[in-house]
Amino acid sequence: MPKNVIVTSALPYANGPIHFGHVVGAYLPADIYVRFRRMLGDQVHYVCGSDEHGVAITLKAEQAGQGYAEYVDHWHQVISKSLADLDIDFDIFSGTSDHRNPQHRALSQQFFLDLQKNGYLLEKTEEQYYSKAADRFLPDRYVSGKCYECGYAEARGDECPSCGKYLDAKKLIDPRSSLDGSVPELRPSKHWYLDLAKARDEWLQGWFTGKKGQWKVNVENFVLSELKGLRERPITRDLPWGVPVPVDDSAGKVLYVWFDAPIGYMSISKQFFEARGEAERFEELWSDAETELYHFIGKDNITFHAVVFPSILKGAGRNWILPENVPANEFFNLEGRKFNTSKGWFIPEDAVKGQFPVDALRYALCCMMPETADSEWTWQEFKSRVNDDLADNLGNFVSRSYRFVEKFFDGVIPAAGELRKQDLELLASAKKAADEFEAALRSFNFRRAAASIMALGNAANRYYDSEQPWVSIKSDRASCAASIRLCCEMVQSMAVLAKPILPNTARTLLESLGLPGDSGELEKLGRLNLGEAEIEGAPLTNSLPKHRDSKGREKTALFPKVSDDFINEQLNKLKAMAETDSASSGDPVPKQTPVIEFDQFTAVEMLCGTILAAEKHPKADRLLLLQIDLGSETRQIVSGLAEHYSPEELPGRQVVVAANLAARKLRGYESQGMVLTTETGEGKIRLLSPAEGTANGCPIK
Ligand code: B3M
Ligand code: ZN
Repeated sequence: MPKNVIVTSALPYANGPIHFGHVVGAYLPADIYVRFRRMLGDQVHYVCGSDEHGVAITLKAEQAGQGYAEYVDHWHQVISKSLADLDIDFDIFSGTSDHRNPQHRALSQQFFLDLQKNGYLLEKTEEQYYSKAADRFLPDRYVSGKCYECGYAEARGDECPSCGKYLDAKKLIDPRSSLDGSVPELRPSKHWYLDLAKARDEWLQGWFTGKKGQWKVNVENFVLSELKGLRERPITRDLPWGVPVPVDDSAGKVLYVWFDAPIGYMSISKQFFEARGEAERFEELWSDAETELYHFIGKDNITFHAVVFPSILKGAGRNWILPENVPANEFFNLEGRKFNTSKGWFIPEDAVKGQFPVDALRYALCCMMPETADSEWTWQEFKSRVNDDLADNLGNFVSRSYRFVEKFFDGVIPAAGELRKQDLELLASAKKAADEFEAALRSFNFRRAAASIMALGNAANRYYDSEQPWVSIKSDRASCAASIRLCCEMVQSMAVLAKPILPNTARTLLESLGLPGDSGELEKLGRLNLGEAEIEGAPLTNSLPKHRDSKGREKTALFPKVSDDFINEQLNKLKAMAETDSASSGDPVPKQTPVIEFDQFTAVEMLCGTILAAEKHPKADRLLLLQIDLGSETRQIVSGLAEHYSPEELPGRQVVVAANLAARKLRGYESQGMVLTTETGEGKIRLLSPAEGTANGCPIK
């Protein structure tokens, strides 16, 4: 039975460009999922838009000397273009500002009033920072100071970019106004709070525990720990831009951005249906218990989607549906550091665009997706995925099969032959890949889905190699034709599997086989019956794209290869950016590591040792070669300490060693383990030491 499905991607803040971190967190996985569910025949409604309120926007607009509406319009355009360039296929991409989305204000206010009527709002007057100089309250990041959790100097009133914790502005050490650096004062102000503890006790805890095992482990663990400490959260702010609080005596107060933003999913959907003259569809869809709702987000937004927004939906009491799943991704970094567009630590759009097909980028990003743990973009990985998977596996199989059809069968796909053992085996591989692909995408394992396409590519290439059509064409033309025919069937299978991740490639391949570019139902995959196959006798319209290689020569291939020169150029550009910004670009990567099992922890053998000798690595400025006494043996460990310790100060120091790590070579020298260190807030590396007098070789537990 086809299902009604609503898919949302986190609404990007209209205050800057989006980068690959956003793309892999919330947009690409959602888009792949939407295309997949559409392949299954489901009715999918995919909504998104700009998040246009809140302090992150007002502050930047003021700093830029622009009006709020003008400021968000600019970024809305930039962001929607970037997403369109990645072929993210929304039904609608709108926003939450009044001028862009006439439904948003009224719907958000309706939610506020519904919640108030149903007893989920508390009113409190509390002290807030206020700037006398600017004559205004300083909500959230209008105040900055030192983090009271981790000591990071540039923490903001709402959140610490270093430790990732939500902060109480009043507890910041040395608070300053972000507007002019002046010291703010505290003044009372009235605000409304969402009573989350009430929601938890009444139904939220039960609802969530009822989902046990269905959501991603990282999300489940995060929410369970959030639920324990849940308290009321303020949902209003003293700000001149946003949805006005819809009650008397609330001049100058607006709804908090995190209250109105998720309602944006609904108001944008409402706008979509109104524009199509199907206004009634909005409520039908959003309150039908059979509709499946999925929120694709990054992990920093879990609380708001799995706890706060459900509480808003349910508390409003109009039978709004709750999310079926919130498949949040972990963080995505860039070559070891957090993406930071304002500090230049990002990949400019034109680095890939125009040089490589958008599908190559989508595929590479999909393979690097931070599904279960933080991951990072590296140019080396981009090269491997494009060259090894897309060019050498998929592309090569298509090219060699097509070339053969053109050369020996006049460009017409030959008729099917009797199925032989090896043919049946290949068909079984296609079936297996299709099953794997479907199971992976149903459970939001996008990397596994990508791998299933390549598994089929591998099987198909192996088949081609062992069939040796270049030999059989001379000795047994009928058998050769049967093999080549099956190869073309496999191109069709791969094209269908490619549809969600590589939509343009899928279209090219299907059309080249004489099929409609949007054809391809998952059902048929791997169950292809050669007798009734659709491509029999079809002329190949070999329309594989043309690319220029690094030397400017034109080549016909499904994908161009990534050269070492290209990768080095990109790495040099990044390095140059990091050097111009001596703070080394990018905020520290927040440590919100995934939960591991006890066994995983005890699997690491940590031993105390003493450094016997230290010297500079002859080939790497940042590395030191250490000889460490571990009691029963002496180990050589290569460690990145050279910028933090001189070799002379190390002999005699007691250290902690991760001792059972596989040995590896670092610039030619074997490292047999790792010395444990901590990184201070200022980016210095310090060695960890065991308690004084601990004997070498003692285990740490
Ligand atoms: N704009 C935060 C972010 O971009 C926020 C998401 C809103 S989703 C309703 O990370
Ligand atoms: Zn902190």
